[in-house]
Amino acid sequence: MSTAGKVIKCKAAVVWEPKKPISIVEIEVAPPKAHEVRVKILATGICRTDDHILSGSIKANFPVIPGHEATGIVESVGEGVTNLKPGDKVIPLFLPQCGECTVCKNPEGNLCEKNDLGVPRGVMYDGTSRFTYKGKPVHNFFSTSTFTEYTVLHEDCVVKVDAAAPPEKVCLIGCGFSTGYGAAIKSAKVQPGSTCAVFGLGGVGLSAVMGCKSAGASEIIGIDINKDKFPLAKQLGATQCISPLDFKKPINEVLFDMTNGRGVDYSFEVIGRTDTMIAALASCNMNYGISVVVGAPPSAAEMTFSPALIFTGRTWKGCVFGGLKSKDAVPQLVSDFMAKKFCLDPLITHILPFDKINEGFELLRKGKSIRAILVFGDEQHTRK
Ligand code: CND
Ligand code: ZN
Ligand code: ZN
Repeated sequence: MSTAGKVIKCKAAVVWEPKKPISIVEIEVAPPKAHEVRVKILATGICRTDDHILSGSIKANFPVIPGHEATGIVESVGEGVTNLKPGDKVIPLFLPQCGECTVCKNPEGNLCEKNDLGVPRGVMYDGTSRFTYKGKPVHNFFSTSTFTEYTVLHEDCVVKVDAAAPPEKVCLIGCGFSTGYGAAIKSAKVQPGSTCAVFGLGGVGLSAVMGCKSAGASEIIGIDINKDKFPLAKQLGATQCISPLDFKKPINEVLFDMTNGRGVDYSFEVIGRTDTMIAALASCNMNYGISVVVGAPPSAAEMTFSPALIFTGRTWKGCVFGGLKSKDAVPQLVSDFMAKKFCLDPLITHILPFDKINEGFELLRKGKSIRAILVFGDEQHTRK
């Protein structure tokens, strides 16, 4: 029996307030309005940004359904949707690409003006949410909300991908992989033969390592306080891995020593801390070095740094979603994955049924997982 046009009752992970565990409850998901699509989620990864919402370090409107890295199938479409139909395999886009705004029209821009990042409203474009719990509205998150069996997305925030793509793998292209890989190849534009330093070797940082490698960097130094991350970083392309805890001097000085006093050509902060953002900046060459902030800063953070660090010529920039235009990049990256141009398996350390979402967050917090992927229903039988 078709569910199109009807309210769907399903399981979702709701956060009622910061610092409280997620609870799985039955919510109501309204049908898509004009230019929206309702999507059945098949697999969704747990990214540190979701944990920032749970911890309260990034602002959100509560109650909220987090999750922004997923693969799904279109269940029904609203009026005026012409490029998607029920049954299409899709990836939600936490960074929209409307194609109309000044940023979308700028060849170098990717932060579509329709985004709901920064100070999120947690609602659809029309100012309302499609989610309710016992009749009361529940907010959405980053235009996506994927920790639910069904979600509703504006057509700017979803894109069709290869129907044969394995959902529990390509969901990573919805955030972690593209963010790190894009930071290296698109935002920093890493050049062959260069030296790179990646601060933070989680799912996003390791993807930056992969990007540096594919761009032909000759030296890639991985930095993390958790040495358990080193073997995988080396497998994915890091030539050396170091822990700041093993040195008395600041890590930027250690990196200068390791690069004949020149500093690295490119550095990436993939943790989300202000001290490591400054350390990463100070680690790159004082003149032509490029340092990219990828880690999401806490909403309330401010920082103080010596202007001499940039006066000499360093470039300091940040990027959301690796600087990639989401709707253009995601289907292409899925095709590249299907053509075996890169591998996602090493990033997936756990596949868990959706009900074990709190366990998935614990694994991330304890530094035991790279990516834990939550799967619904039949997808539970899909294993690496
Ligand atoms: P994850 O927590 O898996 O990785 C962070 C890594 O940093 C871990 O391996 C930690 O051990 C390590 N670490 C923590 N503190 C330090 C320290 N002081 N020095 C060195 N290493 C340290 O997180 P993730 O890979 O999922 O995400 C990384 C960041 O990227 C996080 O802030 C997340 O919110 C952000 C992000 C940004 C974007 C974007 O579009 N810019 C998209 N998704 C995630
Ligand atoms: Zn993310
Ligand atoms: Zn736009």
